Amino acid sequence: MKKLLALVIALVMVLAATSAFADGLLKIGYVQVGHESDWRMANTQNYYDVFTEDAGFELELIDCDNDHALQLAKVREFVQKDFDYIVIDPIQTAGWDDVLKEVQDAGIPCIIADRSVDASPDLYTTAVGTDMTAEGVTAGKWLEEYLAGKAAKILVIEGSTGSSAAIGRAEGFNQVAAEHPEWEILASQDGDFTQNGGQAVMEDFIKRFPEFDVVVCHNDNEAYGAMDAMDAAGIKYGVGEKIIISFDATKEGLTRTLNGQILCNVECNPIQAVIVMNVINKLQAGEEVEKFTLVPDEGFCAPGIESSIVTVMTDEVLAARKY
Ligand code: GZL
Repeated sequence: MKKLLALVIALVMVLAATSAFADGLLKIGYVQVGHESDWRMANTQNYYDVFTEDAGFELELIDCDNDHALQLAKVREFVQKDFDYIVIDPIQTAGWDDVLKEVQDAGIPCIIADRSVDASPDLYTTAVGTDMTAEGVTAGKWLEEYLAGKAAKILVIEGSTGSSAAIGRAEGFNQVAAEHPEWEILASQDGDFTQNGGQAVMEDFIKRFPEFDVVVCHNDNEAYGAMDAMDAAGIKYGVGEKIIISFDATKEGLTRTLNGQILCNVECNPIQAVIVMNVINKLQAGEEVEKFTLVPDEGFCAPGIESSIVTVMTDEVLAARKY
């Protein structure tokens, strides 16, 4: 009987080892912000395109629908499921210290991707993302060049409150605005990075501030919503009309820049999965990785506008875009 029991235990252990070996895939948990924008959908698709079984990965991506509490709960769930790596795109910068400590105590490498957290860098392995403040500066510098000293009344449709994208873009733009007493920021309101959000905020702005000259939208979907509101109110935008500035530079956003509806569009590149994968492969090989890997981006403006700050849109530039 004892021999039979020992044989069964040995068989179970071999099967378990075999299944793990056969699996041999690195289990990656990606706690995603949500599905609020075209940018977000492009970012999600990029992770599915890159973290494939052929590439040696098993990806579980959770859409947290812009819910910070849900993000924390999902990270804790991933810790219990013992993932090899946990990647987090934090909806907001605050409130991450405790859960990052739990991930660290569980010995699971943690990568902060796209947006950033307030927590100490000692609490996560590394971060990958764009420089949102620089994006805001680029938008401000382009407006400075375009206005060439003219006064302007400015409205801002912000991204989701508390997100590093909204915080950074506002910070960068306001750094430039502070150098221009002839600029007046009339109002700045959260449009939650959605088209509906952008439209609702712009409808309110049009009622309260019909005298505006510029509307800065923290992403393309908010810009489309603002355009819907302006169309409904019979307000014209483009060269010589109201100025729309946007961020993300998605294909649709750059199409509307090429056709002169959005005058300046500052890129924030969502194609980040390969960079994250390369970091993971380095860590797997026992190599050192930088604490932060910058995803480069640039700005674009409508044709017919001279600029030393951003790239002037052409059909060729649009055709070459990846998202
Ligand atoms: C920026 C990213 C932002 C995009 C929005 O890195 O986090 O979130 O600008 C998206 O389109 O919703």
